[in-house]
Amino acid sequence: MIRLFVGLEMPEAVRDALSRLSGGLPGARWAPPENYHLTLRFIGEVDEGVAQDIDQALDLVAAPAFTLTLDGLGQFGRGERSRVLWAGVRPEPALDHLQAKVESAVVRAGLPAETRKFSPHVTLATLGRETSAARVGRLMEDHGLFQAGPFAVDRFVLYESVLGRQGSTYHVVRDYPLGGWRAEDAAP
Ligand code: 3AM
Repeated sequence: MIRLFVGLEMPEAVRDALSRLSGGLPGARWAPPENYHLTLRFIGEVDEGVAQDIDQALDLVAAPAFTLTLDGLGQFGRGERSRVLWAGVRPEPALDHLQAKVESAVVRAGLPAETRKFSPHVTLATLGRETSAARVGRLMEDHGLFQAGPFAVDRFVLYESVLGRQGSTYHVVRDYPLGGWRAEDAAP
């Protein structure tokens, strides 16, 4: 079995900008910069055969390249046990278009459809119970104008996520180009 998700990588300059936000929040587990990514579709544990079907379906995704800008900070799960601090993304129709194509590809490969709305973000930290909501609020205020990019997105990737005691590590198992000419794009 292999634990997979589909996402976008962050270029080095963006990783550097994001990593400068880390620190100063007791109880927060900050993502290491090499883990920064934008999830397009969480897949979960699948066997090798399904992984191959997913790879083949993703390989057929044809979508244009685009640029993204990270914009602002936010959090999921306010007041709950599992809270996540994230950097947001300036709305970009080409990103939504790509995410919809990835979703259809994954469903075509036999996975159940995702029911949750797509909320593009880059996870910065998971917050422990002991992390003070006031301090999180202050950090978000201090960096309310955070922006990184714009940067070019010319590929998306299939990640393997390996769960470990110190958190997950992610490996790119396949990458898929965006914006290239493909036979199926051609007019009949
Ligand atoms: O992109 P982020 O960091 O928000 O939390 C996991 C991470 O999200 C999420 O998939 C991304 C890559 O691991 N994830 C983990 N388990 C999940 C699940 N069962 C999940 N998303 C949905 N359902």
